[in-house]
Amino acid sequence: MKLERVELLHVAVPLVTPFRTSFGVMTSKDTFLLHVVTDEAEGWSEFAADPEPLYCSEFVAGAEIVLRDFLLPRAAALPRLTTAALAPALAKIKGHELAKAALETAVLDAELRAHDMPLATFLGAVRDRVPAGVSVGIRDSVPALLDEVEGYLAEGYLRIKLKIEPGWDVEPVRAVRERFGDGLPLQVDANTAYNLADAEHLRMLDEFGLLLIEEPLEENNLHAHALLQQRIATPVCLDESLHSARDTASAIAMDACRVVNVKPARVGGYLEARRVHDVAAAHGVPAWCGGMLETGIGRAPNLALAALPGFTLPGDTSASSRYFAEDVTEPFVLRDGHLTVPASPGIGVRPLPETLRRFTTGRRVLFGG
Ligand code: OSB
Ligand code: MG
Repeated sequence: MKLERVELLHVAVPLVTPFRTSFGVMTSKDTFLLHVVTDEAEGWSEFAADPEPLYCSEFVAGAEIVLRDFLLPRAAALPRLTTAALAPALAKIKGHELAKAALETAVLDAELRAHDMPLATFLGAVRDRVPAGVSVGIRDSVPALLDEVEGYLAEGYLRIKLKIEPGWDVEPVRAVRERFGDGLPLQVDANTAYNLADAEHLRMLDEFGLLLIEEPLEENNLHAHALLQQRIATPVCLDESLHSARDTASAIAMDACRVVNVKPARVGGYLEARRVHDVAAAHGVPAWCGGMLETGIGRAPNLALAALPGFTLPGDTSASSRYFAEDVTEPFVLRDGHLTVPASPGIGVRPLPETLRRFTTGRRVLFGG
């Protein structure tokens, strides 16, 4: 393929309820979609991070510059643009995995469409639907949390993840266990909110039989996570600290990570995400597909990935209605606790033109005419 044009569309899609984590509150998904035009086909993707670098170091305005000034010139200089050639061409640019993932995913969408192949087929999916979990934000009160969890369980979600932080951990977990029973698949996510000095406190969560505790300590501190794992029984799962398959291998070898959250954007795209999956599967370490409150454009390829055989736990791949009253694509719907894996070529979905127009707050041509 030859790169002809790349357009960036800023979108702001309101969330149905504010989503609070240990790092902030989100009331709408503010990000950009990338639209890549080649001589053979067109592709779409979604930048996974937010306007502020609170979850990770990347952010919307920074990614735009990185794409325009560093990534797109290298993609355009390739004699033949393929997804496989892209990561090596971008490798000299340090970091910026989420920006790289946005470009790679749009190119992959275009390339697969040119070959009439669905992403799930390309990645090696073994399922046509995937079990859905749901990530529940920090609430002002335990009764409000229990109401929200009850609603999700009534809809059919198969696993609950509670966001936690110091002051909102043992009490909400105990309340959810008491109300919904020991059989409920339950896990927690701290988004780096604790220190190793909190180990004895976090050990109080051991009695609740959680599937895992996600990223309890600071990002990239594998050693501290390994030390914590020696002191708690709940399996430690890493999110923010894993940027590649190599990181994942190191973390597993150090026993810093007994469960892997695979977010394709965080590791630079779907090719590396499959390698992360393969590393986890080779070690017999359970994996699941994370999320970033994506619109349908980001959700669709995550569902394709989540259909790989090593994803043995339900992911944060919830239905569109959990996030948005109106999605930018045809909505993803929960049926029997599962979401259907897109079966059309490429990522399998397109923005709905009229809906996209309403949610678009700005457009910029980053490359070409
Ligand atoms: O840590 O997994 C996380 C959302 C935004 C940023 C980080 C995280 C999350 C979630 C929600 O937990 C995942 C989702 O439902 O998309
Ligand atoms: Mg997380």
